[in-house]
Amino acid sequence: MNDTWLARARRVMPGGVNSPVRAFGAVGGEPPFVTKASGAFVETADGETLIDFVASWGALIFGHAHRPVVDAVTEAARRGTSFGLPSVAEVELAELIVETVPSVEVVRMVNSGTEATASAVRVARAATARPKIVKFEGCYHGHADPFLVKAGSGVATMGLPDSPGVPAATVADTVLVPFNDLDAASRAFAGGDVAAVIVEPVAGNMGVVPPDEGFLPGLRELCDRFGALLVFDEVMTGFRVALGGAQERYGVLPDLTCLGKVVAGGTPAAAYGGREDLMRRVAPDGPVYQAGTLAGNPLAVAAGLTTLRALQADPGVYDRLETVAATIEEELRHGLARRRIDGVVQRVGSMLTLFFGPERVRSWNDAAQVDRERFARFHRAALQRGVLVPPSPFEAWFVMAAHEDHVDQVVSALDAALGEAA
Ligand code: KE4
Repeated sequence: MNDTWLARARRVMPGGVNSPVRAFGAVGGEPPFVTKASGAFVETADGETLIDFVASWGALIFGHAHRPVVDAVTEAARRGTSFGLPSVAEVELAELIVETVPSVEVVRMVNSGTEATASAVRVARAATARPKIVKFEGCYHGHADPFLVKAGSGVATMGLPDSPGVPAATVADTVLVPFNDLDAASRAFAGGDVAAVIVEPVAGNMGVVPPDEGFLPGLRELCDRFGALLVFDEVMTGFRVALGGAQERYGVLPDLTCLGKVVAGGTPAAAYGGREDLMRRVAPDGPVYQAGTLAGNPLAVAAGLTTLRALQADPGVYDRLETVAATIEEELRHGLARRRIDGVVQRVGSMLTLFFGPERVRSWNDAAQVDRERFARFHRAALQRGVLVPPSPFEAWFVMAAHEDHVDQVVSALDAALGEAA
């Protein structure tokens, strides 16, 4: 039976994937099936070697199969893969998160970004005894019911602004506001009852959309004025745009923070934390229930500890990541200009997005104008030249330290792909 991996996968998994965006629905063609990865490269079942900018959707900041992380996880596995009991290493990771993320005083490990954001919202609703949450169009906070209302990322790409299966009651308390629109945000408070504002401080799930000057401080001020909590979803920006995340980079302290991706060094784990008075409400200190069999498991903790300690020990890595990302940004900008292709590159630190069409993207309404067809052509052309960028115009590309040795190859492949997409 000359089955392709995709045919086999489709028979037993929805879309043949374990997460929708991986199916390449937004760019067409068959997705690669990875067999192994190392540094900047992924190798596919078809025998291709690709320079990868998906980087496990931002979870990898050094590179694939980063040796210190692999060694730490291997060593941890030898001592047991899961205890379901308190462990020494979990304490060390919690202490390191508290030490590095400015607003986090107490933290709880969970297994995914979705768990982190859903738990943080539950704490906020408990602490304020209010039901409403404000979220921003184009921001994605995982697939928990309250958030699946015009979410960005996969849902937007899939054209499913409201997912079936989400009861109206569940989203009745979710208020949607355009990103970077403080007036609309303040109007969202008008009806009162707002427990929290949850925001990606740098939006990454409609493509990279930086906060306007004053946007984050404005949200802080609104929350303080109306007695609501400010929740930063730093699942993507945490340990990515600075060691202390966007809250360090922009100097705005939220009440609760959600972390993921880099915090677990490419293994399944995430976290939420923040002000001590809020986090002490979480069971068993307090009545807000949240639990997880594999929360704080030793493999993810080993990967997270190794990654965060390496970042803390080498703060220069952020400058090096930024230099590579800035080079790619500049070369793409020149390529667009030289070919008179309308579009813009937006970047914060080592996360960036190429938008075909708009000259600036400040909100989902802007991002929704992108030329999806041209992006699909660009994506395929880059792939044919050995460079894999995220298979959606609404995703961030992530630079890893391992990209540093391949910048010239990347830039020439991307420029040629621009030519083909022109
Ligand atoms: P997970 O539940 O997928 O671990 O995290 C959800 C999440 C929460 N918050 C932010 C800011 C996120 O970016 C994410 C997940 N990001 C997407 C990429 N845009 C994950 C990729 C995917 O869905 O396959």
